[in-house]
Amino acid sequence: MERLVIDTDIGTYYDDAFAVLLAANSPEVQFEGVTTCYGDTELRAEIACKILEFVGRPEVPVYAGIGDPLGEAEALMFGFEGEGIFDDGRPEKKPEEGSAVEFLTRIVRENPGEITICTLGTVTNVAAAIRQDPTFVENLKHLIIMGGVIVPVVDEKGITRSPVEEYNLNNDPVAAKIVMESGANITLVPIDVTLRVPMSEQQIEAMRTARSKSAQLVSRILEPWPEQERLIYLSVGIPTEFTGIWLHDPLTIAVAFDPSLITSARIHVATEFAPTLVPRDLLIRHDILRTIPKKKAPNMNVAVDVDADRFTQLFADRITGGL
Ligand SMILES: [Ca+2]
Repeated sequence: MERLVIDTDIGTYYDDAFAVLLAANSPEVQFEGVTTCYGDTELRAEIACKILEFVGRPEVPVYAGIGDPLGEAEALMFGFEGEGIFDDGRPEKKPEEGSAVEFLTRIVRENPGEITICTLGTVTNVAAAIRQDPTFVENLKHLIIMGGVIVPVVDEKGITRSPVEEYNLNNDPVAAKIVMESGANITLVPIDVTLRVPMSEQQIEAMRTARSKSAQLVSRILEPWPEQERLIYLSVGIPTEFTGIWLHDPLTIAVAFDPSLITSARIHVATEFAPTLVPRDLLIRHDILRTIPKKKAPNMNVAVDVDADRFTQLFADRITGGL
C-alpha cells in the first residue's frame, strides 16, 4: 500500500479532480490526505471535500494550504473554479483545522520513510515544509512532481507543442527551486510525457454511460470544460486548436503505485532561469524557470516515456468500475 498525500490546485483544470478520483478508487493507495495550493486554497479545499464526499470517501482529510507564491508573483484564479461542482449543493464535509504545511510536516515526521506526496500544482506547500522542518526531506519516502519540461514535444510541422514555461513550476518558481534542489527523493513527471496521455473518445464516452459516481462526476466536470479551456488559452495567448483531455495529474498519481507505467531515467535536472525564446511573443525572457538536463551526477528520477494505452485504460477502468 502506498501511503499517499495529494497536494493540488484542484478546480482550475479538470485533471486534479480526476487525480483525486483515481487515488480514491485505487486499492493500492492508502489515501492519507489532500492539501491545496495556489490562489484561493479555501475554495479549492471545499472542491476537494465535495468530490471526496460525493464518491463516499469523506474520511480523507483535506487541508487548505498556502495561496500566495513565495516569490513576488500573484496567484491567478480564472473565476470558474468550482463551477458545476456545487450544482447539487455545498459539501457537509469541511476542511480540517490547521494548515496544510502543519499537516505535511506532522505526517512525514511521524511516519518516517512511509509517506509519498504527489504535487499537482505549485510546490509552495512542500517548499514551506522543507523550510520549516529540517528533517522533512530525509523522512519523506517519495516526492512525485507533475511539472517541468524535459524533452519538448515538436509536431510534424516543427512547431513546439509543449510549453517551455510549464505552468506548475512557473506559478511559484521560488518554491520550485527550493524543492527541486532539496535533495528529496524526487520523481519528475514532466508535461512532455503527460501530453502523451489524452483520454480517447471511447474512454470519454464510457464515462458518460458508466454508473459509478466517479464517472458521473468526471462527465459533469468535462461538460463546461471546452469554454473554460478557451478562456485559459486566450488569457495566455496560446492557440486553441491543439487540445485534448490530457491526464497530466492522474498519471502522476498512478506512478506512485505502479511505476512500471513509465520509463524513467536517473538524470541531473538543473532548475534555472535560463534565457528562453518565447516564439509567440518573439522575445527572449529571463524570468522563466526551466528544467534542463545536465551531464552531472543524477539528482532525480525523470519520466521519459509512458505506456499510454495501459495507463489511460487503467484510469478509465478504475473510474467507471469503482465508487
Ligand atoms: Ca493541477
